[in-house]
Amino acid sequence: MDLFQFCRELPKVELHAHLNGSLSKSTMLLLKRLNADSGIKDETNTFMDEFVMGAGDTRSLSDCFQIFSIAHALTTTPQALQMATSLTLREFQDDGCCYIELRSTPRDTPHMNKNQYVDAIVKGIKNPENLIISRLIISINRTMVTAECDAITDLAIEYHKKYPDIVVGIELSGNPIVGEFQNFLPALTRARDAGLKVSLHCGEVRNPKEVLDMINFKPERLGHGVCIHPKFGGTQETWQALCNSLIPVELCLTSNVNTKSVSGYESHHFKELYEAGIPVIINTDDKGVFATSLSQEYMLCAETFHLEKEQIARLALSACQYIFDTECRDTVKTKVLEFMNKHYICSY
Ligand code: 6MZ
Repeated sequence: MDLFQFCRELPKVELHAHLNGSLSKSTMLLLKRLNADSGIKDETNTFMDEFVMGAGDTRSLSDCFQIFSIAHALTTTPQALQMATSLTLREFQDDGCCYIELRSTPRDTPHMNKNQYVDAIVKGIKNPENLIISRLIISINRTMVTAECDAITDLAIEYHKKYPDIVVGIELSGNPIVGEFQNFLPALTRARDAGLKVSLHCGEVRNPKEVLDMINFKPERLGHGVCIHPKFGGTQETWQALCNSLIPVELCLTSNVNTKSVSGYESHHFKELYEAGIPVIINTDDKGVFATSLSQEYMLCAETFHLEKEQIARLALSACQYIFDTECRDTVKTKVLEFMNKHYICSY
């Protein structure tokens, strides 16, 4: 079996995927049709081509935060959001993903409030046709003021109580040059005390103090972790803190390359983290915006860092350790182990 096929068939776990950044072109076209049929006007025609930020794109990380508004214009009704969720989950499933934690930022639109927003995603997740096990992480955006952040946290806690088997976590994302982590600490602490697991976008840009504060908070996972190693804008102290904490890092190779957060796949910090024994998880981030898939991310990682199939399978296996729904860990792990046994890949 060639590497591409192998990476596709390998049962994989996606732990860092933003819903509105994950919409494929075909999903966006279906959403446009749904909106047109429901009499919902959108202005995305002009901008659809700007949604994908492919290789060689002149735009960088700071530009990419405007791109999401194109997807947002298509997901303004509960029907559209539910459909976006279902179609996106189906695409991950078709790509060999067996467990996903989708994340999204609840927002008010002219056609729904934040509660209806979360309800719509939960409905999409509960679609009985889904084979993929799907969970939801509620996102706080760094641009939010305290009152907004508190409202999102209340919502996350409320839905975690209502759907403990679906709403499993809370995360902090958005433009990393905006906002201060310390301002979000009280809300994140409250969410954690209520039983939600926490993931933090960390070190997407150089900010050693914030990286240290985030590591000290001891979230269950960190996202990206670009500027933690001294080679990439971190310091000895940030690197040492990560090595001591062994907090798993959700890596998104193509996202970092296409936003120019790293200079190329070869110089991606996967290598430093992997060699230091820090738990790493391969993810897509925004598969629509970055024109990628989870199997492609595994393949790029294998090709760039010359990993054997066994090492690739072990990455998928170890990712199971870090899923927020602890009840599911063994089920998902078994799927990966069965694949490894079937393909005579040493599983112990
Ligand atoms: C930080 C990101 C991101 O929540 O509307 N988002 N935040 N860094 C990134 N790296 C490229 N990619 C996506 O999905 C879109 C939102 O996810 C966050 C941004 O806040 C973006 O608006 P949802 O479903």
